[in-house]
Amino acid sequence: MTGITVHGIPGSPFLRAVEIVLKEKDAPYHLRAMSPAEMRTSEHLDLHPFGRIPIFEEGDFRLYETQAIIRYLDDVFPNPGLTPEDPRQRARMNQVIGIIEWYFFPKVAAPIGFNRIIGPRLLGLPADEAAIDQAMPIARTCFAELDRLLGDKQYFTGDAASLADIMLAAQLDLLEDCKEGRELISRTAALPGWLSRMRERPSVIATQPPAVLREAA
Ligand SMILES: N[C@@H](CCC(=O)N[C@@H](CS)C(=O)NCC(=O)O)C(=O)O
Repeated sequence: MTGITVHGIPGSPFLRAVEIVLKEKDAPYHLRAMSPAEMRTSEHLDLHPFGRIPIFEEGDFRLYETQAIIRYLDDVFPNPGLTPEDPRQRARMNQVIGIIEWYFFPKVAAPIGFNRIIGPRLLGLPADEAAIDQAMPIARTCFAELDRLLGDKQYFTGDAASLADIMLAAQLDLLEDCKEGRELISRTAALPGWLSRMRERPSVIATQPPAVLREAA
């Protein structure tokens, strides 16, 4: 299969999850890097009426929603498989993805990541400290629960990484680059070791966020 284009702003964790899956599968693709100024232009809204990224195109097949994109990629590029066969492991993967979608991203990663990383480093905006403070209680719940679900396993569903590990690694790799993210991760028992393992994967190494988003930059 050829002719895959992925649209998005480099550094976006959802875009990165798609890119990590493509790299895991060794599938060629073209990244159409968007700038923040392109968000919600009429061209963008034609591709994604909700004004978000990433957007996936393969010929005349267009898809948005990261889960839908990475599940499609896992279907059409079966090796390596990133969805467990076992129904309970697959349910665990889906549960973690659900936590990311419903609690972690909108209530934790978006407010903290935007106010500590994207806003100040990419857009020159001051941090909204109240929004960060408000996110901390649910952030603690998310991290405690993700840590509990990981337990003493190597990955969320056992010995092999799944789509859930990839989606979460894309989020945590960036979030750990601010003090709240570091504190939240470091207070868990299993997530620091898991994140180190995920960071060793060639697919994760090959999809680093731009230097401007990194604290040391
Ligand atoms: N449910 C969507 C969420 C996508 C999303 O929120 N992406 C963020 C970037 S990581 C975005 O587009 N933010 C831009 C904005 O909200 O203006 C998906 O899974 O693709």
